[in-house]
Amino acid sequence: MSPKKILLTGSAGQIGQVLVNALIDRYGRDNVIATDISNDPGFSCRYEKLNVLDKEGMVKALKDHEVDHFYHLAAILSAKGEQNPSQAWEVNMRGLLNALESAVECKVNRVFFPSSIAVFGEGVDKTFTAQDSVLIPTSVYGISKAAGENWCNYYFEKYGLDVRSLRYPGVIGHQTMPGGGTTDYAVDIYYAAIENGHFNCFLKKDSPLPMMYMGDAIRATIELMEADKVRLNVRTSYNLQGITFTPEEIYKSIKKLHPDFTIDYQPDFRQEIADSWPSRLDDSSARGDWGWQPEYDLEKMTEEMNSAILAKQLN
Ligand code: AKB
Repeated sequence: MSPKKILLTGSAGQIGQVLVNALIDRYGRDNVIATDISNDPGFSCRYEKLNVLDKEGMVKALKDHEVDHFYHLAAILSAKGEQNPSQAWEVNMRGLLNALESAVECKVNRVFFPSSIAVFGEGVDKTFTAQDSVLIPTSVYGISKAAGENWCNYYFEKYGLDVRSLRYPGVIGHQTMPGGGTTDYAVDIYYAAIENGHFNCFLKKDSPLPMMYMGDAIRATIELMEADKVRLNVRTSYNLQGITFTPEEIYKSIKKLHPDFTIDYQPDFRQEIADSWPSRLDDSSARGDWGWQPEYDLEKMTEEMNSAILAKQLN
């Protein structure tokens, strides 16, 4: 089923910018409306400024454009959230409640909510975290995402709102820079290899985290949003597994292409956040329900990241 009109919040963010362009390619630019609190990054579709804390503005945008699919991406990530917990809670939680309430009021057909591996903390098997593990997050970002997942499930049960969600791992892409996350190092390291030949890593060398190449993350998002409703058994958020690696492993994979590349490890407050997260997730529900399959491993991702960044620098 092809949506009539698609609206996104947080469009100027790391995933937002790439997702907007993927949706334009798929459904046409006249059918996509990108919104964000910041300025238009230069999308070819319609762009509107929207603060997710402005519910009236959100309802107006959904009504004006008769929105069918609503991607609510705006959020403050894990590392930035620790610097101002109440602001992170307000943006992530009030923003989501505004999105859910507005979606019901405007009879939106489908809603997408990005959750995260940050929902997990103590009490889980970190090496193969089950879909229905206990959620005891340690960051305010994780707390907001765990509560958010439950709100999504509540809106599905109580109002029949067709909300779909993924627990994103760290997402790695060359198109946009991430901001405020604990997994951001895995994007920065590719630029450092090309631009400086050296990287200071804010995590320990042997700290494994689940990650995913942007191409896989965007495909997963669109596949979930296009999946037949009757196949979806998870209405909190689906575990999603891509690639698991440590800083030392990604460094070695880049060093194959840049033999003089060096690295130092200077763990900071983000190490504690990373230590609380799983290293690998059991995503069998996503595979079974809607056919999820990742395509990228570490080497394939490194080759693409490296050539895309080099090509950007030549332009
Ligand atoms: C972060 O590091 O905060 C995010 C995430 C894993 O949700 N990339």
